Amino acid sequence: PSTIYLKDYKVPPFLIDKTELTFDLDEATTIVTSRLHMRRNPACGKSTVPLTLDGGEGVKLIGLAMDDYTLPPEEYRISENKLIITATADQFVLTCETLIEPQNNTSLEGLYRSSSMFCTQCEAEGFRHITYYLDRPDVMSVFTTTIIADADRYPVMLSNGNEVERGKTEEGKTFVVWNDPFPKPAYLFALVAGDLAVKNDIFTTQNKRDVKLQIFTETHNIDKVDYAMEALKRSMRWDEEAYGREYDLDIFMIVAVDDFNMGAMENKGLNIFNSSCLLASPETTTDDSYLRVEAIVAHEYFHNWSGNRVTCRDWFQLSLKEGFTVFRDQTFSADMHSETVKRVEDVSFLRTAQFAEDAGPMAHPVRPASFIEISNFYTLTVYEKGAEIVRMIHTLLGAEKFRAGSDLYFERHDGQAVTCDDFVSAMEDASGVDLTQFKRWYSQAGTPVVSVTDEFDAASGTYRLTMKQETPVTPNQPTKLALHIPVRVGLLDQSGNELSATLDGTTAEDHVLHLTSSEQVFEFSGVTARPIPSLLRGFSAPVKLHYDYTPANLLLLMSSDSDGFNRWSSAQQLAVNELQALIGQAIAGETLSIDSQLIDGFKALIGDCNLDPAMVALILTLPSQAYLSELANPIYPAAIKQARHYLKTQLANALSGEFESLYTNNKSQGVYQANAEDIACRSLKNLALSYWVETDSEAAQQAVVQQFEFANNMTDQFSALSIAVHSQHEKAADMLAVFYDQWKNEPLVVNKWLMLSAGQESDDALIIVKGLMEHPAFDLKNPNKVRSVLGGFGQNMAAFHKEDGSGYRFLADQIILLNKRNPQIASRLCTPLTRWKKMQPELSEKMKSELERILAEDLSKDVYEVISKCLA
Ligand code: HT7
Ligand code: ZN
Repeated sequence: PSTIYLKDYKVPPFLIDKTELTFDLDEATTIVTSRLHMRRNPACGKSTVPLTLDGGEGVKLIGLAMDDYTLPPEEYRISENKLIITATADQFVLTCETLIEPQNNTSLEGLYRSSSMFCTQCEAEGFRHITYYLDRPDVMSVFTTTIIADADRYPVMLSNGNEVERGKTEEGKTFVVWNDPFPKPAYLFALVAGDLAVKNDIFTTQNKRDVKLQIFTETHNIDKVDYAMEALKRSMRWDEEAYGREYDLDIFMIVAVDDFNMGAMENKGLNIFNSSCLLASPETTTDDSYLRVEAIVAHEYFHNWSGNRVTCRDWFQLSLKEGFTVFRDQTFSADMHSETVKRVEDVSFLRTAQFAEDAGPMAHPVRPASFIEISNFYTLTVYEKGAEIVRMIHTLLGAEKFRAGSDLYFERHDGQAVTCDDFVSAMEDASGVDLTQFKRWYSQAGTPVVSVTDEFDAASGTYRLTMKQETPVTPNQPTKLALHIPVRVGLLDQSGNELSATLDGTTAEDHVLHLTSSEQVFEFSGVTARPIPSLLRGFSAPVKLHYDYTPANLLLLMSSDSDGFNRWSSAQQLAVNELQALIGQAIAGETLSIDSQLIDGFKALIGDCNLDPAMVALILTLPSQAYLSELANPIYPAAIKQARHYLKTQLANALSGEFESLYTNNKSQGVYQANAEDIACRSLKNLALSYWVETDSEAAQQAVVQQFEFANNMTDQFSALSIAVHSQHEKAADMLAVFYDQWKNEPLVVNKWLMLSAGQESDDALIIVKGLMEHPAFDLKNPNKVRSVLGGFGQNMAAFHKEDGSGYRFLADQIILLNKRNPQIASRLCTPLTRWKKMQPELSEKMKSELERILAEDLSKDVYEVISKCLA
């Protein structure tokens, strides 16, 4: 497979002003007729290059005409899925008829069937699986779409924009015509046809225009869309208030489908959602999933401006829309709930998963320089690190200038396909801030390490921070340049009070330091006593920070820092230090033992009635095995598991009374609400239960069963079940069986059951997982089911990393099985194996041989790219 480079970008030689599509939908074959109003791109001057249209496997050309002239086979050719027409006029209408078989489309790219409906997924390059086209984001066209189908089976027929006509064909089928007045690239095209139920609502915009809102689902799910509808209205209002962005069409539709490769898709006026990211009810949906529904509804809606009205020039610029939109959805969720909790969750995810990606063989810049398969670059780096870049711009400019920058960006580029540089230029032009050096964040991969030392001179009242930055080498980037890193810093006195200090003539309690060189000194004056620095407040940059804090410093920051994020971060650091010592003991085969500081800190925290329950729950949550693996080199999975389990048990025993009280005091159950306060209480209660059950208290064991049986919401019921499974409760197997029986008709709940079952730490884990794949609830065609079982198995440290390599072999078998059926899903399943170089030697070798076994197969571009880069 060939590599595509950013440096080779050229403007398109042809443009398509209008795209007229007709879909004759049928179970056996679907005929697609396109009429493309094309002209040579004036930006290319006088050119004679042939017209090359993108197509895909499974697209059969059955007719081709230019204006009214039917092209004979000698006047065009098809090579490597491209349709090449040598002689063209400067302006013409190309009519193209293709035959496709959506019912046999297992890749879920292009037009496919999910349950009884037809639906599409065109980002990034799915449209070419429907018909021949200039399938690139800088070719923007006005689409008119006619859908023809049997109205009995497909009473709902949707596409982008507004419905403009409806009627009957001569054969008695129904046709519906949609027109989208906003020019768009083909990746934003969508079509849905099915027998669907609808929930209607209305949103009145700031300019008093009524927008019709519709959410479509299969009939049995329509009672689960109320939360998404409310979230949509909150998102629409928020985008008006926070960014001045008003919705532009008269109708906004969302459709839920069961088979979907990702979370959702922002097609213009017709978002398509994975049902797991849209449907919610208290009985079937956990708090986490409620928050996810709200965030994804918002994310897709926000794309209407950051992605659709202003789109990407090419796929290397993907973070232009994704990084910015993730930043926007993160800020929205923070505004709807708690800013600190949201920041902790986002950073925790970034530090665990994106940092691991940035340190692995697939590490790439936020704006990649090359790719083989673009689907592989919908990554945590492009999304989450991309959002951190936008957040840093916000920090550097301040809220007001950032808003001016975003206004300018939307105004300047409305209706255009642009680059990350254009985004930064708008920010610079509106603010007067020079971001030249800052832009290196887009092109340089790897997580920078910032090391800090300090000196205090009591006589002059001077406090000096010395900061060094270094970015590790990543694939194809042997040398790294210094980045512009905003480091937000505060100073605390030894009693935990905030100190005001002067830096560069500004006196404040909180300063943003501009670290721009590989080594730099920042000198504060007016400091009366040796301070404890609170560094990288709010996680002001996506870096690894090293400073030699004493345990006493960390405890003080944990209890007193005015920055909520750093209170959590200090507690995490304290626990990480403890866990790393325990991991060392476990590797050396020593008896495990811990210091008492963490216990004392947790005790004080639980006793502090002034604290927000959400904060307490976050601080009491130990670093995950995945985060400890990211920090380790090499990774000893068994030692990590043993150490974490040991620490949790020690804390549970030392603070059993505290955990019991925390559980009991937060137990009361009112009517379920997914608001910040109730979510915090439930998370604290369930965390306390997970500790308490690690003691040998009979009452705790009973509490788990009671909660499982009598919970009035899925959060509590599923928490009790997870706690039972992970603590190897004697009733765990029975509870799993009861749970399945209770929820076997709710696929989204069954998916949670599949994941938990696959994550069971048992000697028979692999047998259990193989059994799950044969279970009637499993379906290899459904990405959610695959993700549940194989994702759950990947998190099962003991089973996946079993010394005999059986876990790796099993995963490799599944990758090979899915490679041709669904390349995108197969490629994502490779992620755990990409960590092979960091594993302890015996495991590393076994992973490597599985990677080599996969590489010997006839691979899709998607899987080939990941595996070959992994072994390079
Ligand atoms: N922009 C959407 C991307 C997406 C996607 C990409 C590749 C394959 C399937 C996909 N489904 C959706 C999602 C988003 O970021 O909003
Ligand atoms: Zn997105």
